[in-house]
Amino acid sequence: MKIMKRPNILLTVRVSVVTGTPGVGKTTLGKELAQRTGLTYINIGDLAQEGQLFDGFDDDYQCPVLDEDRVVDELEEKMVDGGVIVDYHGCDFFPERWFHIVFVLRTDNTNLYSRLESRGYTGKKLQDNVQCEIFQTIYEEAMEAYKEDLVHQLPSNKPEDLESNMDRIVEWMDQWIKNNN
Ligand code: DAT
Repeated sequence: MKIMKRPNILLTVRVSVVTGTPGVGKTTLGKELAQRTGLTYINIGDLAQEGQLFDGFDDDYQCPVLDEDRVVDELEEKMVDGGVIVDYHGCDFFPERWFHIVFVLRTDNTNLYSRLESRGYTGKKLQDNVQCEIFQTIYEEAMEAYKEDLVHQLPSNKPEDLESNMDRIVEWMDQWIKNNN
């Protein structure tokens, strides 16, 4: 039986790399998308936690530092067959060949501020994350790391955005499957 080829999708954000989970809605979108499409959702933070894939501790942000090489080694086998949604607030250390599309989620600063505050972020961690959104850090990282036409920004401010993002990704995916099988 011929196995259907499916795409790998990267969900990332426009905010900071080192400060932990930044609250733009990747997890929410990634999990719902996995449920709707049957793709496998992988949260890099959880994967690193489970395998203790860390390399030191960041005193400024009070969080462990990801061991990127070990994360890539751990994921390699999962990525070859396709059908994986990867969720992480950074993207330039993943091999470019892994992904068929990259979605960069965007949240307005006021929304992001209150989401992070209600998550218990304060001081430098809160300020830095919101500032990185203003500077478009991750969007620029994604545009440098991947072919520009693979990188798409999606608004993630209100519940209706979640629905329209899902519809858009599913539509893209159906087309990808048709073109590649
Ligand atoms: P992340 O995985 O990027 O850290 P999350 O999925 O945990 O973000 O979402 C952070 C919070 O924002 C959470 O309380 C759910 C809420 N949220 C997610 N997507 C949203 C949307 N499109 N509209 C409103 N709230 C949203």
